[in-house]
Amino acid sequence: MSLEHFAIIESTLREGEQFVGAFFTSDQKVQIAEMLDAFGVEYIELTSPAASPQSFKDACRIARLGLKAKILTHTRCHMEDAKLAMETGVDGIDVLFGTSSILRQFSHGKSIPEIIEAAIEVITYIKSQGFEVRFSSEDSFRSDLVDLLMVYRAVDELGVDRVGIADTVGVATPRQVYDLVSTLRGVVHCDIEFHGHNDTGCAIANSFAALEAGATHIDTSVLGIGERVGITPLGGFIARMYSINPELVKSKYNLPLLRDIENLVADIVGIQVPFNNYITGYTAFTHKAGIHAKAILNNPDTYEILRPEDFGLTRYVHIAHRLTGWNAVKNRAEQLGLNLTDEEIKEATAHIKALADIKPLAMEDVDAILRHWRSIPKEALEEQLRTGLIDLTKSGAS
Ligand code: HCA
Ligand code: CU
Repeated sequence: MSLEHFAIIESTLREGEQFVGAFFTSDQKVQIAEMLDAFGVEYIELTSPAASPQSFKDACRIARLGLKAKILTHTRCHMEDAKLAMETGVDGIDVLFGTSSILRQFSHGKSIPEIIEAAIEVITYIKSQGFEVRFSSEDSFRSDLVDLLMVYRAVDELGVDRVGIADTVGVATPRQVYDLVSTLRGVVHCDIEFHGHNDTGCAIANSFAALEAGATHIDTSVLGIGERVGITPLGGFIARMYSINPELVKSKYNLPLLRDIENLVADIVGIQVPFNNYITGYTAFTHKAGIHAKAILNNPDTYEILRPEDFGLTRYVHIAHRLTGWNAVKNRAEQLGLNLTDEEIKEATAHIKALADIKPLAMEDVDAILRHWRSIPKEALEEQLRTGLIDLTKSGAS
């Protein structure tokens, strides 16, 4: 069962470089690689050194950093590309070939026997030089199953370390991923990697289904950046795995670094971390409705499956609104060091709700109401309610 034995192949520096806004300088690549290594990902995948002269130099530089993570580079299934990849000094090479009929017809024009022939040549050579090697079929889910299994069986017999399944266009569903990986598990002995695009929002679920079916390696990128809408995001995948086994995930990865890595990459590629991002989005640990707030304050497990403190984050209970409840308001009064009776809190809560019915409230409004609850003349409150004006300065609550 791979839910306990999985490895992350972090592809921000390969798939992520295919994101429209990505331009990584050499130093930025090193910075990202070092942070991912400190986070604890098992592999870091780099753009093919055949892509450009700088890509070659950067791969050499990162391979020499002496990181704990294994460094991979990603190439077409061509001898010249593979040779160049080996010159960089990386630990392993991920080779890729398109097996779907659409790619065979409109991309490389090769038949299945020709693909197998090319794979045998390249893989045998890479293995003979002592490198780790993976063979993956681009667009696996639109490939003929018989073709696909024939190719994978052939490369497995050559002693490839891993075969990869790629949902290149984000078309697969979790059930399809589960079925394909299970079938493949019965055919090959080597490890199985899954690479999933997120065009229909299934990338994390598909990655998880792949692990459930016996896959061992999952490709991610920071914030999911990649071609189009990208692939399985590192943070979302971590959230998924943490929810199954928090202790395992805490022991494998330095979780508080996630936010820093995401901020760094977001900055470099010129995007914002989405408000509802897994774990680090600014609403990820925010609670609003009175019923939720009360339960969360009693026991956070009621409405949280992830513990913010494990990620170096804190929760926030939002109370300045009409859905608030007196337990949450009481908690806020205690935070402010105010000594109000339950009766007073309940009255103040009713007042907050009534004001929030009239206009949006800020936290400062709530704090002012609580701080000055005893000193606000009842008539002034009623007047505010009637007119919808919250002018607490008049009652000395500036
Ligand atoms: C691409 C290639 C790839 C490769 C995935 C893999 C894909 O189309 O740019 O090597 O497993 O999505 O098929 O990223
Ligand atoms: Cu991809």
